[in-house]
Amino acid sequence: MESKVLGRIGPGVAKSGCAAAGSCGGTDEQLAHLPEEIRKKVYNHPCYSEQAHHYFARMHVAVAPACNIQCHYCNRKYDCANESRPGVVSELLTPEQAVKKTLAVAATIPQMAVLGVAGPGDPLANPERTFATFRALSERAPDIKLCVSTNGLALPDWVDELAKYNIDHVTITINCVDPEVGAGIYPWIFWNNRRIKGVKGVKILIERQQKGLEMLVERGILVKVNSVMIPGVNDGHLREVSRVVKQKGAFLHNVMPLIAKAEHGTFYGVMGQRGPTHGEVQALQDACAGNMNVMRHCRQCRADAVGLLGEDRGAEFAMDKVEAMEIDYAAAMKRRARVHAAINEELAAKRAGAVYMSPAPPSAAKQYRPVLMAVATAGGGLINRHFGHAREFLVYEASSQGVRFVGHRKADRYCGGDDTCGDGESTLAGIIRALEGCEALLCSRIGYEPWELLEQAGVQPNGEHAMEPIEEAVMAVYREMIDLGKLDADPGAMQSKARA
Ligand code: CLF
Ligand code: SF4
Repeated sequence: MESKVLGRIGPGVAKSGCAAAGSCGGTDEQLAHLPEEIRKKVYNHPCYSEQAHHYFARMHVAVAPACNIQCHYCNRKYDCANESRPGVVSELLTPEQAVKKTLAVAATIPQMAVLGVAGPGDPLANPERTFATFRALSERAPDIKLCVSTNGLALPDWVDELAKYNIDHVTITINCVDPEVGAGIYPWIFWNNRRIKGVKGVKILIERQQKGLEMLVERGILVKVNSVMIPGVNDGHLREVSRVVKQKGAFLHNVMPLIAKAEHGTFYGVMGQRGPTHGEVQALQDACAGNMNVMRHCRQCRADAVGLLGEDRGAEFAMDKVEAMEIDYAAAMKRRARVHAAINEELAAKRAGAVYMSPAPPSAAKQYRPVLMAVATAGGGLINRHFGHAREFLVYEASSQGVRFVGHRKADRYCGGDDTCGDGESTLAGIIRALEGCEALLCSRIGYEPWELLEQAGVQPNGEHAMEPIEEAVMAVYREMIDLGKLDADPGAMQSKARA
């Protein structure tokens, strides 16, 4: 299994992932133009490289409970195993426990390349705990990349310490560069032992974020900027954020949709602030992409997430289970090196055969309208997930220009187990809503019932490309649609007719 690495990683292996802290996430094409020294830093980081996220995993350790600001979208909450969003964790760890857990995961899931501290509060508002974890891991597991995500308020004080542990990747959540906009997002900050409210506090936060960004760039540390898109609050402002952070040297911009529900207990949730639609997020990402590399594959992970992005294997590594594991990390490092080398070999072969790049467009002579397709995958860049087992679908756009990844859609699993498989049209109705705008669904297998209902809803299921590389399969289906004359009709009209 170590040569053709990659389907699911390991045997069946848990705020934020950067909320405190989401095309690039560097696409393969974009990465190809980077200097060798930068490519080395991002090739196996699942957040900084879109390509890597199909192959390499990350994990977070929840060692940082406190925060020094308040965001209207945050409520740090514990013991919610079913919720996947920033700020949520099942158990808070001491640095010693975090180190044990990291070694256990890295030994069990050799594709785990990055350890991030991302919450549930702000890592740099908990510097002792955060740096004790980094210090121990830089000594005991030098093959793991270290990553941190912060709101930026304390950042300038800790840049040199971050550089000391060879931390090459820092995420700063920057939702505004204008304090008037920020006053609608941050009610207060805690600064120099005082709570400072409103515009005055936001002004300090913005100054510190920008200073921290500049200091990191000066030291050659890659900076990703995460921004939460809040309709009516900062959505019209984020292009300016993108322009400013790019000018200062940020590597990547991750525009993430606001998650706000009343049951989360956040200010926005309770006040009924809506999150953006898929279309609004994609339009803003496309607009920001004119300024800089944009990440589109962020999964807004929990602060204790484990596994490939979009996958949550945290339950397999609860502390009671970790304490019972015997880990020989020296042996694990050898195995990890072999697995990483095999992945790199496979990726290099794909690049050499140019199959990983966008497949040739169907026709240079005629331009056809773009089509969105949903894909069920378990990793490895392949169509290798059964429809009924998918908890998310990747969305690709095929057009006369080629194939590009545009995002993902979360959904409930259609097949919940032996006796709940096909449990109902309500699950399927939810999946169909999640797939809005998609005209095809590629998966390794799909049952007759969901097939029929998806087809009736205007989403054509397709199981003919099982185990094929995603981009090639998407382009093949696009060509079939052209050959069948399906792209001559208006898709909106077809889907509304199908849904009626
Ligand atoms: Fe974690 Fe963040 Fe590092 Fe990634 S997450 S600390 S950069 S290792 Fe990644 Fe998760 Fe999105 Fe963050 S998918 S929330 S961008
Ligand atoms: Fe929550 Fe603090 Fe992160 Fe804002 S910065 S999302 S308040 S933990």
